[in-house]
Amino acid sequence: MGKVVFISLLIAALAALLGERVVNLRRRSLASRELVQNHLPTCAVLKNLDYGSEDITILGDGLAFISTGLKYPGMPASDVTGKIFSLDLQDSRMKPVELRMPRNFDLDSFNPHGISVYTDPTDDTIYLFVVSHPEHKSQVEVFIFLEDDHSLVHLKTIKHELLNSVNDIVAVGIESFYATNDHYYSNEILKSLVEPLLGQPWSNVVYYSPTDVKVVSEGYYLANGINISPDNSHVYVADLFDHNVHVLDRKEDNTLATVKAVAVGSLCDNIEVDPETGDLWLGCHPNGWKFFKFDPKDPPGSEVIRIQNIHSDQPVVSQVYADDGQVIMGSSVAATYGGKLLIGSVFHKAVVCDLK
Ligand SMILES: [Ca+2]
Ligand SMILES: [Ca+2]
Repeated sequence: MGKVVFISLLIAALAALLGERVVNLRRRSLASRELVQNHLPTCAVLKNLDYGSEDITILGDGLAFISTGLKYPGMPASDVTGKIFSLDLQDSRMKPVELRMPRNFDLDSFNPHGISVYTDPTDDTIYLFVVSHPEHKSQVEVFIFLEDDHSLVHLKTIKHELLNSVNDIVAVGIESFYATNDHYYSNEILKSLVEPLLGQPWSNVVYYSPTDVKVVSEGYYLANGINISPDNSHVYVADLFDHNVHVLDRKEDNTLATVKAVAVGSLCDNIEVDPETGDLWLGCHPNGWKFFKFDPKDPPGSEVIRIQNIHSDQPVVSQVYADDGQVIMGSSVAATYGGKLLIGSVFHKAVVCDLK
C-alpha cells in the first residue's frame, strides 16, 4: 500500500473515530464570525512589501525590522526569496529599505518567519534573530545589524531537535532565546493533515542557550507569537487556536510557570510589547476558516488587538483596527511607535496607520 493511501485511510479512520468532537473543536477554534470594519483615519500601504510581512519588531529609536517572503505550507506564496527590510519610523517618507545580506549566506533557501532583536547592554550591538524554514525545516539564523551600512552580518545557524517547527522567538541574550513550536511533528503530512484533525494540545515553548535546551511550557493547541515584558520578568505566548494570550512567570533557571490566560476572542498570531506602557499589540486572524481556506473572492480579514494592564485583575482587551480583507488580508503582527501603527501580514501587504 502506498504511503499516501495509507495516510488517507488513517485520516479517514481517525475522522470516523473522533467524528463530531473533532468537528466541534475545529469549528470553535477556527471562529467564523463576520467582521465589522473598524478603520483608522489615515493608513497607507508600505512600498516593496507585497509578499508578506509576517513579523515586525521595532527598536527603541523607531527603527523597525520586517521579515518578508514567508513560504508556509497551505498559505499563498510567491517565488520571491525571503528578505529582511528596515523602516525608519522617524522618517516621514515611510520607505522600507531592503537590508543587504552577507555574501556567505544561502539566500535561495532563506524563508524568514518570526523575528526578534536583542541589543547587547555592554556594547549596544544589535543582534537580529530570524526563524527560517529552508525546505520547510526549522532553524534560527543569528545576524548582527550594521546600521550605517544597512546590512546584516551572519553569525550562526542554530538547529536542534527540540526546535522542530518554530514559529516565533524572543531573544533574551546574545545566544539565548525562547521559541514557540507551532506543531508537534516535523513531517509535512503529519503536521498539515493528521495533527490539525486530532486537535491535541501538543505544541510547546522551548528555551535555548548553547549549554541548556529544554521544553519550558507545553499544552498549547498552536503556540504562535511569543514576547517578553519590558522588565524581562514575564513571557507572553499567543495560542492561535484557544484564542488566549498566556502569561508566564520566568524563573531563575529560565523555566516558565503559568500565571493566567487572557481571552482575546480571535486567532492571534505575533505579539509585540510597547516598551514604555507594557501594552501587548497583536496581529490576529478574525476568521480561521477564511484564513486557512484562502479564496481571493472571499478574502480573510485582519484584526489588531491591544491588551492593557495585562498583569492586573482586569486586563483591558480592545480591538484597535479591523478590515474585511479589502485593505489587508491575514494580519499577523501589529507594532507601534510614536503614534504610528504598523500592521504586517502572512502573505499580503503591510500598512502604516496613524493611531489618532
Ligand atoms: Ca516576533
Ligand atoms: Ca507567527
